[in-house]
Amino acid sequence: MAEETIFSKIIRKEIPSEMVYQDERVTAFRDINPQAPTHILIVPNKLIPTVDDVSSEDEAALGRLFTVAARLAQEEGLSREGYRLIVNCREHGGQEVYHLHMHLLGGRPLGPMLARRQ
Ligand code: DGP
Repeated sequence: MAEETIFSKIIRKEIPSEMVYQDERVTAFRDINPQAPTHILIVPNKLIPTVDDVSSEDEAALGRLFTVAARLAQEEGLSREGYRLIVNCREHGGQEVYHLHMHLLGGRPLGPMLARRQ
């Protein structure tokens, strides 16, 4: 059984967040440390630690991450200029919170996808 993270408490509204969307499959809230004018995390309500833990049962929730991302991008005024969706996985992917989540980033040009190697 995977260990819960702070995101489960946010989903259950046991700790505060700036929640912008919730339904029976996913929850979206603003990132505590925004990297762009819009930085929202979209999270399956079910605890799935990483992309590596995804199974075919999760396809409805994971598909919902994209439909909610598109809807929130529209609401945030990002659709025309564009935005970026990121899912980090484990150490090399830079994942900090082990509850799978999609970052929705936009509101300024986001630059190259990866930091250049030194
Ligand atoms: P990642 O590196 O992909 O695991 O991103 C985790 C993100 O979660 C990071 O951008 C900061 C955000 N975050 C961590 N703790 C909290 C929290 O308690 N509340 C909110 N709103 N965001 C959090």
